[in-house]
Amino acid sequence: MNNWKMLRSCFLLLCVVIFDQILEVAGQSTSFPVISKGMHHFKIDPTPDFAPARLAPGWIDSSSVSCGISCMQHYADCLSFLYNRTTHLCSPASSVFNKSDPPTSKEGELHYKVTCDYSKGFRLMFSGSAMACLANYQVVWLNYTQAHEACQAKGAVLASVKTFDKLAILRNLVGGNMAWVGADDLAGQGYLVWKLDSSPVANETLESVFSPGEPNNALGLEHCVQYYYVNRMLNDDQCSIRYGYVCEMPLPFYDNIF
Ligand SMILES: [Ca+2]
Ligand SMILES: [Ca+2]
Repeated sequence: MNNWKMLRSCFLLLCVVIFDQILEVAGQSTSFPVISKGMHHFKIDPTPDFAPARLAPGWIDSSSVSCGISCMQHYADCLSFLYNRTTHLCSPASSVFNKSDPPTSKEGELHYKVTCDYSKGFRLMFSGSAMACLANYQVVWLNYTQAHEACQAKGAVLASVKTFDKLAILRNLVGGNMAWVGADDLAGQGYLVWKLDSSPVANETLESVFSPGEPNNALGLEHCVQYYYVNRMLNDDQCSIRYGYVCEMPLPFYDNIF
């Protein structure tokens, strides 16, 4: 390697190190409330003097997402949890009070549950790493627009299916039926967008939750996404056809990975 190449390599390495430092500092200085990745049904308490009722001694968990799932799986009254992002200490808790005994620095940040509206027939469901506030499969035959409007009337949208774990939840709900889910390319052929948050359908999602060869825009007429009963995966279909549907309640701190 000549001197010029060596100098250039050193400069690039220096840039990478500096950039990493900038990212690290940015991550540490993020202002509250912060949404921990994946925990769309918990939010971090922005005020440091809230106190949760601890349910048990903490354990070491790999992430705040995993901590929240473990808390819910093991404690029926898990309404909050404490998570230390440095030591990975995870402490389960129930109700949150604006009183004494706030989270210690050892316990880390308080995450508390954002409610899913059970009164409208929604409930929190999860499979693997996916969690969502969903209503049961509606056996009412509507076209795509009508189905979405029916969800909107409940303050919801047609369900998103961004990951295979989320698809597993849909499979439990819908089984061997047909259902509209919330994605379409009505605004631009070939550019599928989720109803939930208007984000584009990612390539990884196309590979993991769509039937092989789909979406194929058959006859140039397919612009809305359905759950297809045969292989229980997604497919684009004609929006005017009538199917059942599944509604999802967007949560205030949804971080759009599901
Ligand atoms: Ca299409
Ligand atoms: Ca198709």
